[in-house]
Amino acid sequence: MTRETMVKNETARAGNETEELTDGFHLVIDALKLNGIGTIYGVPGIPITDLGRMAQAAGIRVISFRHEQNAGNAAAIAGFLTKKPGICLTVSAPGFLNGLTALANATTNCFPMILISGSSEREIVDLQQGDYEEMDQLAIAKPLCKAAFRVLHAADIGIGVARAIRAALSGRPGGVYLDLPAKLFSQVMNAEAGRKSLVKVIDAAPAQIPAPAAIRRALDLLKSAKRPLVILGKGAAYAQADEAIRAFIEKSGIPFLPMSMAKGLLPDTHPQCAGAARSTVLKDSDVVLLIGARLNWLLSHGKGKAWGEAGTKRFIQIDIEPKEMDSNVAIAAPIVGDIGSSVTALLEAMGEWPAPPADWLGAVKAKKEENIAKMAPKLMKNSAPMDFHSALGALRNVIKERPDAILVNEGANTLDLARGVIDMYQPRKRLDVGTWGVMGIGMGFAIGAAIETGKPVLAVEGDSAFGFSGMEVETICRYNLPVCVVVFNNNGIYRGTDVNAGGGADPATTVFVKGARYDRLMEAFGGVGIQAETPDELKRAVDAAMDSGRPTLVNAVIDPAAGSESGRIGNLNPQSALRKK
Ligand code: ADP
Ligand code: TPW
Ligand code: MG
Repeated sequence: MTRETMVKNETARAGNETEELTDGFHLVIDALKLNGIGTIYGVPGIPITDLGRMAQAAGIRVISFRHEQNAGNAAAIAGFLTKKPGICLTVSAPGFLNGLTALANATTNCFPMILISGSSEREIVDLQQGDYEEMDQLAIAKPLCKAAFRVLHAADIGIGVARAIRAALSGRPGGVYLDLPAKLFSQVMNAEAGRKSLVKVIDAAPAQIPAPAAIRRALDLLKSAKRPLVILGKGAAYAQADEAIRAFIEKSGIPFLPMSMAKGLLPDTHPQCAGAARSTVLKDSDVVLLIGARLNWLLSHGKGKAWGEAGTKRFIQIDIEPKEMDSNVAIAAPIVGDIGSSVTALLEAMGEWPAPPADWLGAVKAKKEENIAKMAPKLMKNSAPMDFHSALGALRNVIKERPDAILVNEGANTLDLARGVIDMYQPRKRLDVGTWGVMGIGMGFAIGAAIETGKPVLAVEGDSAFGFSGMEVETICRYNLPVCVVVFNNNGIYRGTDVNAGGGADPATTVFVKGARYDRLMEAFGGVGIQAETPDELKRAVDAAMDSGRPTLVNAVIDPAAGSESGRIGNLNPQSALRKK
């Protein structure tokens, strides 16, 4: 324990004895360290400036951002990548609210994260007397996260931190809010009593063993399938049960479809990968095993046209959250358990396993080959200006040559097309907008991933998407992180060609300054900025950045007319429903 607070306490005791004291600041730091937390992401200010300083002095890595939302996103992705809660530290009211978007997003995506925020004087806040940055933060955070706690006494810090960690990690992971009022930090107590008050969390994410009957039921159904399919979701990536999942898939011989952030769990080039035959396998499969994937909008809720004839599909679902079952359609064989234990149990109970019917495997293979052949020429065009496919063709090769690099991806066309074009080869290497399709995760995820893994990061960003977190290029330069940002600059949201329907002088709502030079933003802070107009130039620039590890931003000039409205989800626009009427 670091102790700068050896003070004489002559009034309390007779004689000149010294009592070793500790305070709220140090107890928070010691509680985090005791639980193996080595990094904090945040923005300093009253009342947590000194907490950041002291944490740094105590050997915790403290990464300071330019905006709390980005710090929060870094913490969230740290949680996803490491299975330890990522910590975000913010100041009261406005800083807290800036971080809250990331906390809510982490909860939605089942990423473990703890938002620790300083707050104002309880007595003044509760009487609404107008304190500095007054806000009832606990009440506001509560509906947006898994759990929310406030600590009022230094002696409770150990328990508060332990509860936050356990809440974030156990069961379905998620975001937790920890409210620390300013007064707490300066409270002092006896150092030995302080040490004893700390709690090291034992078995924070207990294995949840599935019931043998549930495993049997699932295997019977799967074995009876004529056209089986496995869907892997980001819960499967989070679980870090990579070997068991691979063994199960390969032993079963069943085609698998990875959700976006589950790509690479098995390589996209694996013979059983059905990514390139997505529509076909969703529509024509008869039994579908979901592993850590929810039947939400991203899977058309498990029903409707995308899923073929109504009532013909039967589902098996592995999830740690019992309430997930039957949330959208009936689950014929629910397996409630953690993915590692559940997949291992399936594997052990499989016995001799017959290969899926050859006509099904043949149909999937044929569709896959047809789609891959259709795509190939689009990826090889060396045009200027580039379109999405020709630019992505170049980046696809960058990742192929560096399968351990991390890909961060956001935008509309830039996201939807990259997801299909860029093959992933290793687990947890693709990080993107997740369940909400939120813009703004880019630089936070890139920084969090670089800090946590030390691997080179390639962030492929729509020009709009990049703008939400773009100021963090300074953070990337300041910490000299191996991040290469590629901005797909098509002069706007979806396209850069819209005109103001009212004919006025204002630009249309979806377009930006034409020919903007995002590369110069990176140069402003000492990083490398490059403009790329052809796929060859793009490939050269990104190769150099990934090999050197220097902070780089490549402004990739994309044909402003190349994109489509909302990328691949234009059908969700209310206007598109109106047009059909
Ligand atoms: P995707 O967007 O990739 O389809 P989702 O975020 O919708 O994935 O689903 C992830 C699911 O994984 C959640 O329902 C969550 O409860 C579950 N999950 C997360 N971690 C585990 C785990 N270790 N074991 C079992 N289920 C998990
Ligand atoms: C927090 C709505 C979805 S996609 C997008 C916006 C604003 C940007 C698309 O333009 P971009 O990509 O990035 O240039 P491209 O390649 O198609 O040109 N606010 C939040 N989240 C979302 N999803 C939006 C707005 C949106
Ligand atoms: Mg754009």
